[in-house]
Amino acid sequence: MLHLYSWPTPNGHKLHIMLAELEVPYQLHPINIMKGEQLTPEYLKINPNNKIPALIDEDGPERKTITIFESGAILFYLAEKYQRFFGNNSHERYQIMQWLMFQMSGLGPMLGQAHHFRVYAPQAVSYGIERYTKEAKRLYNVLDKQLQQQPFLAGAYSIADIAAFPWIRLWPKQGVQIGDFPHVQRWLTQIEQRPAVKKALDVMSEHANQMPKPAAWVLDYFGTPAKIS
Ligand SMILES: N[C@@H](CCC(=O)N[C@@H](CS)C(=O)NCC(=O)O)C(=O)O
Repeated sequence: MLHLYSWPTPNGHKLHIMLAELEVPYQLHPINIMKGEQLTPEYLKINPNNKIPALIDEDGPERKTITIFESGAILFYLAEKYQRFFGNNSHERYQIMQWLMFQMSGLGPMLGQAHHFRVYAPQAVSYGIERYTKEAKRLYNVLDKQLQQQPFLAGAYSIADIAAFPWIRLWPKQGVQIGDFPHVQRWLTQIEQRPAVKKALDVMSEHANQMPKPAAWVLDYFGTPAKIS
């Protein structure tokens, strides 16, 4: 049995999407990061970095239980285990790994900072807002150029797209206009329409009201309400 420790955030949704795409059963263990459940001694044994997601597979390699944290590593593990969304040969796999690493090291952390400074920071810090909005736009340009040439980030739909999508769907928090990036917009719409993705985005939606609320200054600072989903 697979056990997923997760919460309905972009990094959690990567795995909700992957498991819905794979159509494999799993036991979901909600870890309420708003209540600090990621900091309990029991959870720290699973992920010493006190973050979601984490996976335990009781039927891991050599039939032994395996525990994995870091969403990119978990996507990679599941793609290898089930031989899906991971290309057909080494050339395709290195392309997929390249874009997966781009998401893990660049897109996720930088867009996370854009969310923080634009929406959640207790005060408006213009240096942070400008720095991460500029970086978000730069990253969207990189994606747009790639998606002009390929239907998906590494050719066919893969774990690289599954990793990037839950972040890009939150573009209103990042100071970008999706219409300025038409190839990203086309890609986003295509992925949103996948039945597994629709199903996955509903996982733990009942906890949406426990997610952080935009800081009070956001409306004044930006003049128009940030469209928060
Ligand atoms: N690089 C990690 C990042 C995970 C991450 O930042 N998770 C957030 C939710 S999206 C979290 O658990 N935050 C709780 C905390 O930082 O205490 C991954 O991709 O798995």
